[in-house]
Amino acid sequence: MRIDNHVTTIERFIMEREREFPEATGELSNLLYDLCLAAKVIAAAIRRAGLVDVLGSAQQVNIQGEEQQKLDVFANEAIKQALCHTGRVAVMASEEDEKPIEVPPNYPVGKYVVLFDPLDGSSNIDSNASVGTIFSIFRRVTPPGQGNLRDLLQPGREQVVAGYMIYGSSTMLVYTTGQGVHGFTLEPTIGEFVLSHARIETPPCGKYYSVNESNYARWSRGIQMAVRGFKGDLQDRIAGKNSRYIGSFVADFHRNLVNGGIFLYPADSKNTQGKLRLLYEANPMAFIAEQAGGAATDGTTRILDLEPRGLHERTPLVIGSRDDVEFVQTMLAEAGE
Ligand code: AFP
Repeated sequence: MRIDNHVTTIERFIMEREREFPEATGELSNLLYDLCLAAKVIAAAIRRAGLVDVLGSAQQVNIQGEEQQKLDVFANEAIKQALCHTGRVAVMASEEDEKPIEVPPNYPVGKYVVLFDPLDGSSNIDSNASVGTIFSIFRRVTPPGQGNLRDLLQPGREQVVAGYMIYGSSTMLVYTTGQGVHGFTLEPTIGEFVLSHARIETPPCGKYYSVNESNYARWSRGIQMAVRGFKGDLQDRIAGKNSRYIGSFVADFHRNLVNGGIFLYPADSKNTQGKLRLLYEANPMAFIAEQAGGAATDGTTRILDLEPRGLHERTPLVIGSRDDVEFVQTMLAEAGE
């Protein structure tokens, strides 16, 4: 067996980058390691999802009243537990919690603000499709003490780190600190994330388009025209693409990031603000898309420039390869939208 000694673990990768910033205290790096730990805990639970169901039904007979937690609740708790007590965090927000998550009493409060979608695409778990976790990190803007809404409602351009974990055929962690996008794969035999995708760059024009076309009749004319273009109906304007849609944003985004492509969740007559959340889904993925050479808008405005008004605000989202995002904007402008 050939043993490769040249693996770069995520820890080594982060430390090497940290050395380039003498003012760095290492706190942000440690926050990233905390997230890696949460990712491993969640990945392990997901790997056993089918088995846990089997064990769960056996337990119902033998042990009174023990109910298996749903995986999205589990993932939410895993992240909170990994971050809450470390003194690195000022306040957090999760797609699963209505209100800001404060640092528990008697624990130190730090300077970073973390927002996360603990298990994106969780309705896909039963069918064994890929799901993910998305996170976004800011610096606090309020004075020391518990952080608050003001820390959480910052525009995406202020993010210091954004990333996601994808629990697929392998578990990957992809993140940016504003210096390119890097991907790490969990090597299960050693339990470490190792560098597998250094400096991911997304092609300017993508192979794929990803959108829930069952909403077609409810879209605006501009979006309908753009999607017709992607289907190959407007050959004089744009070449047709392949369609791929899982319905799990992290999985759709990841495929398009690596191969080139565009993901859309536009507004429609039922979801007038689109479906995806600005703070937990659109902002972090927009930071990553831009860092990989792509783009992200709500159709007219750059996602990272949107000023959030509420923790669970939704936004229309058009994200991916630069030329394809631009094409959607052009079609919307031509339709007067
Ligand atoms: P769930 O977490 O409820 O499965 O929602 C997933 C999601 O927010 C995002 O991951 C998908 O891209 C999108 O919804 C799919 O929505 P549609 O089912 O309406 O296409």
